[in-house]
Amino acid sequence: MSLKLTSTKTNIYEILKSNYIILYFQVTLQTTGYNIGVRKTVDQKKLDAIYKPKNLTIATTVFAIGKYIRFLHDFLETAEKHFMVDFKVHYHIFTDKSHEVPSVNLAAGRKIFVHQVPKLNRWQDISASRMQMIQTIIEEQLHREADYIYCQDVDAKFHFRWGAESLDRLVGQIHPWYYDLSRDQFTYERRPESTAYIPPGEGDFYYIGAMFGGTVDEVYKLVKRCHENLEADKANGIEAVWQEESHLNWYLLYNKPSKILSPEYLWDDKRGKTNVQKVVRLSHVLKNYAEVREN
Ligand code: 2GW
Ligand code: MN
Repeated sequence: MSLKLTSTKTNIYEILKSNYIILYFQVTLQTTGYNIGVRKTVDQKKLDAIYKPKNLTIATTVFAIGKYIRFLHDFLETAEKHFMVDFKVHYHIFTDKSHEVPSVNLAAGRKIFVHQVPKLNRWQDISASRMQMIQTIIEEQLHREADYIYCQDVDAKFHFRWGAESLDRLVGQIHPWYYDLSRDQFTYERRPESTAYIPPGEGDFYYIGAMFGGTVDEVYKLVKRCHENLEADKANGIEAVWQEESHLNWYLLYNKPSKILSPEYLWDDKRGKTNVQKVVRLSHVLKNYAEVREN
């Protein structure tokens, strides 16, 4: 089955409903347009046989600033159970509270790197500054030490296997609240003054800012461009409606991802039990916004 993304509705929901074991959408750019070939299953043994001998290092970046340090323990502990098990994983933790990083037993070949960063006052700045910090860490360290990099929110827990099938050149994550909405309902930045502007009628999916990844080179291009665009907007006195998530959506519209993960790779506990897909691999936890966000 393939779906042309020139239709007015992405129809992802229909596809998810009819093929509830979909893991991801493999995307190919074809001369006829942008198509998604839907893969229903993954042959795990075949994939392992391809990826294991490559001796890959997967870096993951996670920010735990201020009160968000409380989410780190469960994120790390569940990642050890489910995230890229048997691969070398380097957790890059950005925090203003280095001494509060929990100690978690790591499997062989897996490491934690802690990066001390200042605490910014506005939450919009904390969220958006991730692009710049990821850019810097790639320049200083990761371009030598990792093959792939996945950038994730900390307020989430793994519940089920999240494996090599997620690896690809440039990977976007469908937002768990938007897969069943039509393009005109996506909360893209709609003001032409912003560099994140997406005109009405355009757009493939609504991607979540809480998860994106790919090869280090591709993610570097992404974060660099988003950081530049965030800076350009700041100089013009405008802030995109969903900060770096708006810029990410702009980037992935004009630089097509090679793989798009279905919402089972990032669900939201607030949405409750899903009848759309069989498993939930990673899910945003419930949080008391007023409490964690107060300074
Ligand atoms: C503080 C006050 C308000 C909001 C966030 C924060 C905050 C965020 C913080 O005090 N400390 C901190 O480390 N963060 C990091 O930013 C942390 O890694 C967190 O997971 C991430 C995003 O903030 P979060 O989880 O509160 O955002 P969500 O899950 O409600 O929202 C989505 O939309 C955001 C738009 O700015 C981002 O794109 C995010 O990635 C999305 O999941
Ligand atoms: Mn979050």
